[in-house]
Amino acid sequence: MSTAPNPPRPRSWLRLQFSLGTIFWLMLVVGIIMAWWKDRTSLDERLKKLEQMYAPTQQTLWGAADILGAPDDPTGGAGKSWCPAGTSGPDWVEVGFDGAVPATKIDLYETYLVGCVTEVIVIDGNGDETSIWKGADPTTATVARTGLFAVPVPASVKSVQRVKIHVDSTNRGSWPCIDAVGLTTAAGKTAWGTSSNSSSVYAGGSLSATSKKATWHGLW
Ligand SMILES: [Ca+2]
Repeated sequence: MSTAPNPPRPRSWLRLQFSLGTIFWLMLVVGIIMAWWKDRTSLDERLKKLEQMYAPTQQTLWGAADILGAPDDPTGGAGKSWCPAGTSGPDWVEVGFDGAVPATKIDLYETYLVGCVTEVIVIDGNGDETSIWKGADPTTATVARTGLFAVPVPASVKSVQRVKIHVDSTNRGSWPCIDAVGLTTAAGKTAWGTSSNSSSVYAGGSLSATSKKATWHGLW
């Protein structure tokens, strides 16, 4: 009896099993790489955004924006005050507020060359102007190069929307700067400037500034 030779055992199922296993592992590895890459890309994007948020940008010193907000120039030499361009002559700066404030006192935080204010004019909620003080500025430097000039608002002025301050450094040879302007009510509440406009600015900066944020619809 002759025995037929065993037919060669088909190995295709082995190859299939191997291929399926390989594909499974490949897919798993590719999936892990894709998930890692996606995570990495989104992390990169978030890091870039963070960098942009906190990147140190060059800030203008002694500019129109430096008179806005609460005082932040405690020595008078940090550049956080509005400064006119010249050191000998008249100049003015006008500071606006978010709303018309029933102020009873205006605080002028003078810096650098203190004692140069010549006139203070207030503009009320209706746009009417009143000169509330004019003369020789009695302010002297109390701390470093800073001095506070508190100007009372007469009772006839019911609200203050803007304050225009005239300064004069003629023959003084330095810069009459202002750190901040505050409006204080009888109840003791103080509002700080949110916009400014001026006759000149140190180092050729912008003559005006605002701290109000643009609304989204203002961008279209
Ligand atoms: Ca300031």
